[in-house]
Amino acid sequence: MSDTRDLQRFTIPGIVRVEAGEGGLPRFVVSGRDGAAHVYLHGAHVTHFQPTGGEPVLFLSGKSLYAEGKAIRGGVPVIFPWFGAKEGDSAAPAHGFARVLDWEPTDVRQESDGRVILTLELGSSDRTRKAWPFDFRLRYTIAVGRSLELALEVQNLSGGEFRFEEALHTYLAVSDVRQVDVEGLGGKTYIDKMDSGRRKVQPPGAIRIEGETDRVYLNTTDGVVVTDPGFKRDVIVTKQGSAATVLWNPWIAKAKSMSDFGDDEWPHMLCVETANVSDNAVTLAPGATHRMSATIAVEIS
Ligand code: TA6
Repeated sequence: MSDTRDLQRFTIPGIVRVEAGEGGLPRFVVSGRDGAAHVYLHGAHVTHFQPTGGEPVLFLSGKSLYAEGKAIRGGVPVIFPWFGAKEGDSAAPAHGFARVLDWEPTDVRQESDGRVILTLELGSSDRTRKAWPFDFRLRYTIAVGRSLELALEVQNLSGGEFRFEEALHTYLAVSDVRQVDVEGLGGKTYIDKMDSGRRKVQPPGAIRIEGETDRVYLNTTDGVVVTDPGFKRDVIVTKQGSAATVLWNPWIAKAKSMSDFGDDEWPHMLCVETANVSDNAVTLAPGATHRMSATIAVEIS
């Protein structure tokens, strides 16, 4: 793991600094003209994003772990190369290995429009090949401005094609998940993980969260708007290169069962995940690169 001394070359005085974050894990602290963010090398994990003059947009559990091999609970976990449980390998960690490995920063810059853009990369290794026998390189760019722009590129460095799943598993901060409206998924087919994976069609109109919710919406390239009357804002998640959207809230019992999640935190978060999973997993030819991106923006209502 890099320590903060090695990372000083990526700092920009007054804009980007490096510090030992939670658990002593190195993180970038971005204080841009239009937005602020925290980005850990661990999992290339964005744990905080706040537009200048606005409120934090991402949820981060107060009980999260910050440790080798453990995923940070909240922010935007980067999920690759499988989503959920690994097919045929119940011992494998859920959601792949990208979110629990240290990524390497390769560029930090400030654009003329004031956005601060960080690039982090992760290559295949003996450790990843043991879990997933392919060679790849991931390049993740994080642009911090009025909105948060995330782009994950997967390059196939293997001799043959491979199939992968991916997600930007975004935890949005909400005032009360029981009061928000979720628009943009009406008419879409989803896998209901709360009903034995049955496939259903989402009725038109806004979705209200009324219990543990774990749905994989398929074949949807549309954005999602979360209208939050309590915070007097809409959070808009738009995307490119993604054909699935996952909606998740653990509700009461599941929240209690997660040691890295506070029992009383579930009303204050809603995952709106930009993904390519299940039927929408990606098959990538040797040498090819796939790009998935998400933009998280806030409009005061
Ligand atoms: O994206 C929803 C989901 O797959 C849920 O099933 C739940 O497990 C959530 O991810 C969190 O997974 P994690 O491995 O981070 O606890």
